Amino acid sequence: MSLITQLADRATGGRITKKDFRNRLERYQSTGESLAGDGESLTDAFLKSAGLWLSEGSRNIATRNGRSDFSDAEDFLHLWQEPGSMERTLNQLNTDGYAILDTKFDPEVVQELNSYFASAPCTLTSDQELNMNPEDRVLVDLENPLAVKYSVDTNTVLINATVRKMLLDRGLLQIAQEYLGSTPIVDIVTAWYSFPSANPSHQAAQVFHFDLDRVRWLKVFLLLTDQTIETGAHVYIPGTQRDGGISSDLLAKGYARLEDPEVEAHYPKDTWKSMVAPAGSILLEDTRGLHKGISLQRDHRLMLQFEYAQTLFGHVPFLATVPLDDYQDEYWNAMKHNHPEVFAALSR
Ligand SMILES: O=C(O)CCC(=O)C(=O)O
Ligand SMILES: [Fe+2]
Repeated sequence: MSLITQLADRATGGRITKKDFRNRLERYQSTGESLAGDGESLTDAFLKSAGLWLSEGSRNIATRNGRSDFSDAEDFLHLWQEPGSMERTLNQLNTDGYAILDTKFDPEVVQELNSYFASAPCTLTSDQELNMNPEDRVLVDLENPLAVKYSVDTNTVLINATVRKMLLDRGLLQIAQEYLGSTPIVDIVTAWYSFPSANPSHQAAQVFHFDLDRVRWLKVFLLLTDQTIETGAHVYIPGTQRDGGISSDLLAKGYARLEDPEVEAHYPKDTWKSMVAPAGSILLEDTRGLHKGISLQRDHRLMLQFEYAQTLFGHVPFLATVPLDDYQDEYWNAMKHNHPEVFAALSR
């Protein structure tokens, strides 16, 4: 095959067949064994089928794995107190791919986490070369940032007991389970600062893209600063999470960052949803759909984010690769004991 054919082939999902993908997924689900190429097969299967094979895989996993009863989990965030609110949110997630929740978390929690993260060690992300070792940790300087993005060290995020409570919140576990169809697995726990930049940062996800983390997953964005168009509101294109939701022209570019004009050619700007919302807001999103953060014009933005996945098939979860303390609190230990599957990437 010529190089051009190979490149074109690769961009549209290589030579993977539906059967290859199914076999890989079934092997992982029945044995727990990962093989080289599993992560690429996920990307290829998505590009080749516009999502359909992943959705089918997800339904098979749901049938096999079943659900958990989270009635022992603490209702820290009080998300679904209003009758019918969880069903409405689930419908919106299925239709649009996102939901901004009516319930916000307390200003005291916003305050507590802002103070906590202000003195947390971070790693830097920039589109420019940084004069630093990627492993180096620095504290954030809100007035004189060195980079467009500061990611808080993962163990430091989890050392905070309030973060751990939010991660294991009953309402979040329940909606994740409803959306995924089976027991959710904690796959990402992260917090980061964003700062103004002259151009949208590719590295900091400020250019349209879709995530291809897993077979199926739900991201939770917990806003720790007010988000306006000037301070980095997140943007989502409703409906693009569905099978066939991303146009084949865009998928033909492969797993790539997409510039606004090419996205606008398929999805008029007035259909883009900007998540302008105050600190304390919670945004649920299936980031299989097209999304980005807007680059900031002023101030800073602080975000806490969780991802719940249906299966860890694919790449090794980042959480499983970083040193984590043995967090000791009664609630964490009880949940770990009662719901070991949820902790698959966290247990050491
Ligand atoms: O910062 C943002 O709003 C975008 C983040 C993003 O792309 C992601 O978390 O998948
Ligand atoms: Fe993303």
